[in-house]
Amino acid sequence: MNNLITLGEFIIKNQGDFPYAKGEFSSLLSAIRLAAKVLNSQINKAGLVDDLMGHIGSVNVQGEDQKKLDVYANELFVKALKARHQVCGIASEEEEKTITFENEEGLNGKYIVLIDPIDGSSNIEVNVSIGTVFAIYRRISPIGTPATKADFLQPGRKQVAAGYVIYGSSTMLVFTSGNGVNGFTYDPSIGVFYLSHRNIQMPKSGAIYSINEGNYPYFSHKMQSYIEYCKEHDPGTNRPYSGRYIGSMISDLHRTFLKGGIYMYPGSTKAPEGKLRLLYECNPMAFLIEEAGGRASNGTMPILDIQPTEVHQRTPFFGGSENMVRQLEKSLAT
Ligand code: P6P
Repeated sequence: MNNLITLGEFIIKNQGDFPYAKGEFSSLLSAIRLAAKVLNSQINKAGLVDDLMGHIGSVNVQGEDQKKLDVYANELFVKALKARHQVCGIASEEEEKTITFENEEGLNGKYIVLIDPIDGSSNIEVNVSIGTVFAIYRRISPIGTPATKADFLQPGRKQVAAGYVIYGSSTMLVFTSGNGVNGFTYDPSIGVFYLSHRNIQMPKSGAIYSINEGNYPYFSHKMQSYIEYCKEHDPGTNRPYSGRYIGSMISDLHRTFLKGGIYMYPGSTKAPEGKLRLLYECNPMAFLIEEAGGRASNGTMPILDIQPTEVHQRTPFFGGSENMVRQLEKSLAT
């Protein structure tokens, strides 16, 4: 077990490594930490607190039923980030339009945050792990002016930090600021995140494939062939792989960080661009995956090199062990 280093101590100790630190960035990360603690306490009793589990009868920009916890989580992160006066704008899965803070502190904020407050919220009802995903960029528009569309539509390669919180059997915050990936496990008895997974390195190869095979009839023939490849008997290449699909991207990818493998959400005839959103799901996860030595692709190019055109745009996503993602790319290219 790592000697007991808290997330707060880690941020202070390493803030020299953080881009544009000067304490602003550290304050931004602390806001996310605080919101995660508050949300964790609500999620852990969501089954008991009726007014958090239910649907609210509205749908988000994705056309998905909004649950009360989705809306609660969104409001919580927006408030926590706004209060630190470091952020000039936020884009959220739960908000059709971007939020720009136009008071004095907001106009002078140096950062943009893109967030999916709760990914996989439909899993709450069946007690499957869910998570928060966030990406942090430095604004490109002049300080003192309102955030612009260009601030939000930067390619993933420009992220200064990214992370996720997984609310599961234990709650963890995993993040990178471009100097490797570190995981912090939450001790709810004293409300502290402790460093538990220092410098996470994703295995270069693995023996797990993760995809919703229910969509098999709608995949391209090349995608179908790759799935058959995963199931072929070939002990020399650890096949057939094990199939694991939790239906919660953060849970499937968290397992992939620790055990290796490949998580896939391809395009299909039903959804040509797949289901996952580029800005606040795929880009932050791709930054983390590359920082941990893995690879994240849309099937033909690295996710982080995609130039976004819309805040809520989707992309096919293949992320995990480098050798497996490269094998997948080769399969799709032949
Ligand atoms: P499907 C959750 O809604 C999510 O965005 C990801 O967390 C998850 O991996 C995926 O959708 C599951 O989608 O179509 O397989 O049910």
